[in-house]
Amino acid sequence: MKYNLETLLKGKILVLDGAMGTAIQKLHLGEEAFSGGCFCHRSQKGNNDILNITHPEVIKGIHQSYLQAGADIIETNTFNGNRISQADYALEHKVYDLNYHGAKLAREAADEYTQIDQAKPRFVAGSIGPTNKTASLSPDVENPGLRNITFDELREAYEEQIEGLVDGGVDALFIETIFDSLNARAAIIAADNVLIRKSVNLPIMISGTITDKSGRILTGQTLEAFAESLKHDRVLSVGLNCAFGPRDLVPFIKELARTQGLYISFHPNAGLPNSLGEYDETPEEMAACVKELAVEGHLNIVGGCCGTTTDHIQAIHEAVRDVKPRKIPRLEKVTVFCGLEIIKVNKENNFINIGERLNVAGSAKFARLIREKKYEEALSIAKEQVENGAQIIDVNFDDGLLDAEKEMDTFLKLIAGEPEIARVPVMIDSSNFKVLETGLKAIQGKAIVNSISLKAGEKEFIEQAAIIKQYGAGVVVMAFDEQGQADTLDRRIEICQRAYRILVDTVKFPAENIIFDPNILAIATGIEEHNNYAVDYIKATKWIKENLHYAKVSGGISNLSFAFRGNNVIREAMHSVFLYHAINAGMDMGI
Ligand code: THG
Repeated sequence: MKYNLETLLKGKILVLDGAMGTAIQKLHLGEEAFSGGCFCHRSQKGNNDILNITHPEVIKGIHQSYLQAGADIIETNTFNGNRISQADYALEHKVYDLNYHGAKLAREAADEYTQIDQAKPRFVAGSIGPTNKTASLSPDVENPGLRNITFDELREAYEEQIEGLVDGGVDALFIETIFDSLNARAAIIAADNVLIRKSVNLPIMISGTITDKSGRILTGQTLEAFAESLKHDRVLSVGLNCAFGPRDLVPFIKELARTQGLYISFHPNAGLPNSLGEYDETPEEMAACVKELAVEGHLNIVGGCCGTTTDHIQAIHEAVRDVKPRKIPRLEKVTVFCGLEIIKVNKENNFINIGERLNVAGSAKFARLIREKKYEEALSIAKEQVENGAQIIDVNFDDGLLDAEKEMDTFLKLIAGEPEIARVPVMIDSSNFKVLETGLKAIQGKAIVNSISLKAGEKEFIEQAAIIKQYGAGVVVMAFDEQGQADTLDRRIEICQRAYRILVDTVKFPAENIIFDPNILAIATGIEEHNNYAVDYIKATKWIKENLHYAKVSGGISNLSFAFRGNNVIREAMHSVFLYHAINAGMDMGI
């Protein structure tokens, strides 16, 4: 019989193993031991992952010791098994092997223990570290838009690592010690790609690390924003690891347990390293802390990170063995987007204002600043938008004179360096899907793509939606199809309903991540057929909110009054009346 991790998690708290790195350190292996005297141009001392090949018995022995101590899940010795980290050792060409052998060793050890006691099946999680580069932060304070790694480089590196782990037989992929959600998203997409290619279905486990007691990850995201950014069908658990000792992480684990509808994992360090680089938290102290959390119902998976030993794992195992696991709470499906912080699209937030001034097609000033590469001034407009109450910012670089892909990438990377701006989610606005995808690769938060439609038919619509779904982003769907733009109530309903069914049924797109834009068109233009546009938009909004469950409604408000350009008093009055009725009908946000 094949045991299933998810089934087991329903019945008990699963114990993870303890530290691999500090266990290896204790063996005081020399250069010779690491390199095994072969194939290396550079010193391999400290390259733990190479031991999977040069000293498999050492690594297997560590796995066995943790299994002996009671671990249900052991992690492969592959934390740095990616070509970005392995470049330090000039070992990029061995990445697949490091992971394949790492997974195989752990598989063998786990299977031996499952054989001994079949009532306690053991699992292997493929350890995937953050790499030693970050996609969201600049390596140079003088040049905030700079990055020393691209999203695609990260994704490719992760695909190579994950190929090896999957071929070696892991039961799950554990993306851990996350300090940048954009790196982790590259890993999730890599995992999704590899699993699709191999027709294998494995769960993904996610674990972040926080750098100080503010409870944010290194790139500045709050914990909720971090968790929201990394939602994906395949993700089974979310948690925290490494960092400081368990005590100080307790409030943050509780926060995740309260807000997340996933299994919760926790594998902290044995305290912070002391002046000698040793970890002081005793097995008893750690087990006591873990037990409290478990008894209060916050834990599903628990183990140790740096400095934890077999004694720690044994103590933790004993502390939680008779404690019931946390039950995943039934949370209401809410629409959430985030930058460094989250925003919920719900009743409490009433109507969400989307800033429109970062649009080269909609602002002569912004267009000029971008054309003249005056990015600092352009950023100050973004800052102003947020200060003045924009809860999401729409960014658009569609202009014949600009390289929209390049400008989107540059500007979003600059925004990432400005916490007052990066706080809010970004709505990536373009009529070119390439530009939209470039935008998705530059944002660590949960963004919104603006927009896609059925204009070019179902095939393209499905392909684009599937890509957006992989990134975990939201999407604006315009009421537009092969026949053109919807301009009556019936056409608006027909197109939105059709798009919704395709997204939800075929693409399995999360319904709460769909935002319809049923076209706010200019009224009072002098053409009789235009006179009912606003009323029909409002009626369509009401219909969407009543019939297309969890989907939201947005629109570009100023379109309404285009016939009155130059007369702001009239325009603002029209917008006020329109919004009064549209918000009553359920309109959630507007640009
Ligand atoms: N739906 C969706 N996305 C959209 C729109 C929409 N994106 C673009 C647009 N419509 C919303 N954005 C703007 C941006 C600027 C203006 C209006 C909408 C605007 N600009 C002034 C003008 O044109 O008079 C100011 C010009 C200037 O300062 O130079 O009104 O409908 N999904």
